[in-house]
Amino acid sequence: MSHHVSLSPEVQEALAAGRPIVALESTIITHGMPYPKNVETALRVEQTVRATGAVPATCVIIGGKLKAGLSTAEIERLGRRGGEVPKASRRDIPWLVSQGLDGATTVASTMIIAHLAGIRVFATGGIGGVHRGAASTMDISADLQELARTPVAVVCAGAKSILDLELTLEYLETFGVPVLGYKTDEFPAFYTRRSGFRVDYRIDTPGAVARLLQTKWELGLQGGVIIANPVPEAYQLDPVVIEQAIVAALADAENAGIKGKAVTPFLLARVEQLTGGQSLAANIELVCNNARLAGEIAKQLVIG
Ligand code: PSU
Ligand code: MN
Repeated sequence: MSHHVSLSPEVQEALAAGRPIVALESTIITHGMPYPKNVETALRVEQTVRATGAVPATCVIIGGKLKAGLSTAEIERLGRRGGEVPKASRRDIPWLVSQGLDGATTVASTMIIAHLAGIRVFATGGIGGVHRGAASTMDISADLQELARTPVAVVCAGAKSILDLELTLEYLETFGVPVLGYKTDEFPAFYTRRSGFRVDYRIDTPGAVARLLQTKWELGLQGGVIIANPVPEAYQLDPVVIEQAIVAALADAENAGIKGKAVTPFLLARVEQLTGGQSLAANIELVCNNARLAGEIAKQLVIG
């Protein structure tokens, strides 16, 4: 393994023993939720993975090391620092590592660390995608290119409709990324179970997901797979309320001249403010729901 990668003893042992492991990202901790809810959630998500019998591996860059597996104290420190820690996607890794700096990993960079470590399943909240207005801004998350090239399965609740979900699905089709609906025919829109857009395939069991992953990788087809797992019914938000908040957040971003990698964190924080605690509660529950499914898939992948 690359000398730039550093695994916690627990993750190292799990890898050696062939036990199931679930990777988790850290931008959701630093940029996705306010302190202290971010730390509470990160720890609860790890607990949820453990309850399935899998080992959680939260990923981050600390002092230029690509880390998989954090202690409670490390998660607490990361959560307290929040947005001070730079958000790190694929293009940021060489800089941060060569300078010995810290970075919070996005979906793209978490997939990179997971792959370097030999972890094949990753749970998060929502993935990045093609932004609304991308036809002129060309703002397309590096998460999508990562899914096209790096063999890690990403369990998510779809994507927030701060993005253009239709174009996001088109892009994924072009780059050959299968989009599976877990017990759904529709691509979920993060806060809501439905988006109006269909997934490629519906799958109803973790075993069937694991067989598809195994098959894709046995065939040497590069890249990842999206397993879209809708937010639990009880925590779903009103689509009209969410759409209003998103439209307002997009206008605020435009007026404030927000650009580049600051766009997504700005929109996430603004939507959160505009919808109050309700959206935070949904966010927390859907991440835990994804962690549970990812644990089940990881177990099947080991057995299968
Ligand atoms: N979408 C969410 N929550 C998040 C993110 C996206 O609903 O926390 C974070 C993830 O880390 C994702 C990143 O990988 O934002 C995408 O950022 P960008 O659009 O700049 O690629
Ligand atoms: Mn972007």
